[in-house]
Parts: sequence; structure tokens; C-alpha cells
Amino acid sequence: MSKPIVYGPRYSTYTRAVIMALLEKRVDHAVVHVDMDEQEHKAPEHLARHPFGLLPAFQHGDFAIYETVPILNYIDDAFPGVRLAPADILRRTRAAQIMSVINSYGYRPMVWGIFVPRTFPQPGKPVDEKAIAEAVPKARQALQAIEDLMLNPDPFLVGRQISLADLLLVPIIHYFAGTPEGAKILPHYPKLMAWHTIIQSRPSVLETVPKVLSGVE
Ligand SMILES: N[C@@H](CCC(=O)N[C@@H](CS)C(=O)NCC(=O)O)C(=O)O
Repeated sequence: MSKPIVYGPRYSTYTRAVIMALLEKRVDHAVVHVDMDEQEHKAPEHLARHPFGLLPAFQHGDFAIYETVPILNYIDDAFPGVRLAPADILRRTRAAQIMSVINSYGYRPMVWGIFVPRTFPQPGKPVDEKAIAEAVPKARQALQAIEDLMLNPDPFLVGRQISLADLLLVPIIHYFAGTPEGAKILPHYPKLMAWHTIIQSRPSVLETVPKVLSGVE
């Protein structure tokens, strides 16, 4: 079958998680850039891949998927290599629960509520400090939940092996950690801090650092 294609920009946290899964499994793949600034994700060509106009979308042969969690599960099941879903039912369930917390409660306050307005202030407009301040307790609540759900003393979120939950979370924490709010809040979650320190040296993480973080254009 032809190699899988990821549609999305490498700076998108969800797209990055999918690319990291492919790297972890050593799957040869292609990435087709879909630019958010240019609104390419709302163009008919992309809406045909993802009716909600979000990123990423994924194609393997004639099988197309949108929504990151099923894409990650498909990659794990369809390709050989390291298993990214824990075999143990409790660990697998905790990983699924953490992914749900990330999607439902963590992504929006950390990325859109704090990282985006801090990193890309609108020219000529003051930063909406009130909106950022409102996102902070939401981010804290999600981080506390993830910290509580982590299974210690293992280095990754739910065990000794990296899991789909780690891949979904790392791009978000990577962005958030670079904001003043993240730098202040994250030290309150020692397990997450230790996890972030360890996972940052993972090849799949290093290979996918977005230009916005690496400073390379
Ligand atoms: N539920 C979607 C969320 C994907 C998502 O929000 N992606 C962001 C980029 S990281 C996006 O497409 N944002 C564009 C927009 O909100 O218009 C998934 O799990 O794939």
C-alpha cells in the first residue's frame, strides 16, 4: 500500500502528535502542509478531507481518517513496530482518559487561551490579559487532572513505554512551557515536570520541534 499522508502544518500540536506516532513506529510517510494562516484548512480541498475544517487529516491508500485520536489508534494498529497503546487494560484506560482530558479541558486553555495570544500578539492591539487570566485556572485544572492520572513511578504518563497519551500531550506542554504562565504554573506539577524533562530528549520529539520553538525559519 502507498505510504500514509498527514495533512497539516508541523506547528499544529495535533499534527505533530500524529507525525511523532509515525516516527515512533518508523513508518515512512509524507506530510502535506496545510496552512492555517492562509485559511487553507477551511478551503474546499481540505473540507473534503475534514468536514469540520481542522487539522490534521490522514490518508492511507484509499482509507481516510480525521480526528487525531482515531488517527493515532489506526497508526498503532496498522503498522508494525513498538506498541503505543499499553497492553495492560488499566494503563490503556488511563491513557485514553488522559487523552480525553487533554482534548476536552487542556488543549484550548493552554494553546489558544495562553500560548497563541502570548506568542503572536495582534499588531497594534493590546494583549487581552483578562482572557489569558481566565484561561489560567482552566489550564491548572487540566494539568492537575493529568498529574493525578499519571501512573508512577514510571517515566512516561502511564508506564515505562511511551504511549499515545504522551504523544498527544507533549506538543501542547512544549508550547505552554515557553509562556510566562506555563513557566510559573508547571513547577506545581512535579510528575509532569519530570516527564517533560525526560521526553524532551526523545528523537521523535526533537525531530518535530516546530520552527516557532526552534527559532529556525
Ligand atoms: N478534535 C480535533 C481537534 C483538531 C484541532 O483543533 N486542530 C487545530 C490545530 S492544532 C486546528 O485545526 N485549528 C484550526 C481552527 O480551529 O480553525 C482532533 O482531535 O483532531
